[in-house]
Amino acid sequence: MYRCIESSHLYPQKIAVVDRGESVTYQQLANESARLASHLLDTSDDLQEARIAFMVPPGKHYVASLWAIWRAGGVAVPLCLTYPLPSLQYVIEDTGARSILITRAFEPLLGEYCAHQGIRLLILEDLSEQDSVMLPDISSQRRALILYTSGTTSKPKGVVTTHANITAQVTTLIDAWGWNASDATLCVLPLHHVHGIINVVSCSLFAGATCYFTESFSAEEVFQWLTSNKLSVFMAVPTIYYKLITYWETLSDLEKKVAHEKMMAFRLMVCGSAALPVTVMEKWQTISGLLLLERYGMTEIGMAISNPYHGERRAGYVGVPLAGVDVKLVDEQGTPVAEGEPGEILIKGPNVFLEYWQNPQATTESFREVGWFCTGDVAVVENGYYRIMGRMSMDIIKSGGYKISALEIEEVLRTHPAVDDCAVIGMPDEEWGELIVAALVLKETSFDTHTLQPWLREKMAAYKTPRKYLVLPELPRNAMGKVVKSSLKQLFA
Ligand code: MCA
Ligand code: AMP
Repeated sequence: MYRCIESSHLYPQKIAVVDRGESVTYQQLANESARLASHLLDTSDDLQEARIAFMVPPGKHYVASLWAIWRAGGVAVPLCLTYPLPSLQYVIEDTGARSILITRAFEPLLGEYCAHQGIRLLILEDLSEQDSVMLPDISSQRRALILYTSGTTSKPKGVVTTHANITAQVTTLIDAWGWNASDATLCVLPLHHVHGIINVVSCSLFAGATCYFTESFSAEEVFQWLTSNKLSVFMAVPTIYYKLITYWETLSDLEKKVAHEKMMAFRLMVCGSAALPVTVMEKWQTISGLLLLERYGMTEIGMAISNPYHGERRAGYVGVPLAGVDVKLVDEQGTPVAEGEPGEILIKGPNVFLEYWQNPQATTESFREVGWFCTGDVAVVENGYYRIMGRMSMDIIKSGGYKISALEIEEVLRTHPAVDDCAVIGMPDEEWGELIVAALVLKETSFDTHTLQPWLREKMAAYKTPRKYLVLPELPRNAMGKVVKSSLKQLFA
């Protein structure tokens, strides 16, 4: 975490963040984070890993809040800005956060709940000027961040990383992808996941670069940014490149030519979080002249495998292990497979997370031997490069770059009075990677499934809700009574 403070010593007057046209220097960010840290500390001299949740839009306040929590000795818990209250409550209560930093816009959502629960709600706009206090020394082995990830359990798990894990994840990428202080990037990703927090915001700020922020994603606005000559690095998920391509197709030939010339100013564009279709990679090269660099990562490990910055970027492949990250592919017995054979990806290194928050059983089960984390993803090595073949569980869906648990959605759907039983799967989709769909067995056959979307939206973020329903008299099950999701896929197809 001291890398961010180091940047403010090394480049005090350099622009760290540009937020809605306002430029903020590294020194200003350091000062602001110290001020917020003293509010968080209140009368104590070290938060001693107290979990501090924060619901703050991407931009200068987000970065100052994150740094403040770290500098005061807390564990940062970024909240998803589009979650309804029940989803927020789950994260707040699971982490046991007793303080939450917010911008005023979120007071109507969280105010009453926090007052009722006795949680300290700090509204950034209301915090007074404060004399700076002594900030604690934080050992690199201390917990720094909890990010919630959906998996093969119905409830999301809190992934805990230490300051040392984060430093390893960030410095590896800075070295691998040549981040430097003259870089400028644009953050278009949500900041409750690794891709946005680590790869974009932390890499750029640890490197002394400038990070621009947008309020929310709009293909037109992002395209304008990409052709603004202000940026040198850009990172996004495949769905975003797909949406940018769709926007580009609406431009005139002259506009396309100008856009192409302007995008040549980029030194790097990265894609990840889900499989990058070869068609998208090729189309993007025609549009921008740039070959996207695809890489593979996960909340628990940061980035592990990447196409090279210098060297061949192979379409359909995620490249080779990053420096300092050990990767092996194993069969069901845990034996390494031969080159060309598929196996589960296991990862070891200083980038690998510490634990699932207050879930020692899940932590133990996710490791094979000492230190080898089992990703649940299957890959094959061909001519030295890794190719991701898919996931071992059909209960995990990747849609729009978000990892979504089918079980979590099923559990909520089953609480609907009209739903007798259900099964959720992801269907291949050009735009979203996978589209969430649900098969339903209904108690009332006349039930209108269109009413499910608003009902679900009160309980979960929009990106987790099914987009298509199929009503069946019963779900396909095997002899053990388990739903056969592969048969469901055929029914939806
Ligand atoms: C939203 N919509 C969807 C989905 N999401 N429809 C189908 N499937 C979806 N998944 C619908 C909304 O309901 C709405 O429709 C319309 O699309 C616009 O919604 P909005 O939320 O505004 O969408 P958007 O802003 O266009 O979002 C698209 C997005 C977003 C920008 C691609 O999904 C996104 O930010 N994805 C990135 C997630 C990410 O960072 N993942 C990294 C985690 P209507 O108006 O009809 O309701 S993975 C990670 O961190 C690991 C370590 C890694 O490897 O990187
Ligand atoms: P998350 O838990 O949200 O961090 O998502 C991590 C998962 O995203 C991985 O386990 C993979 O299944 C998937 N993923 C990330 N990058 C890629 C990629 N380049 N190609 C295919 N899948 C990917």
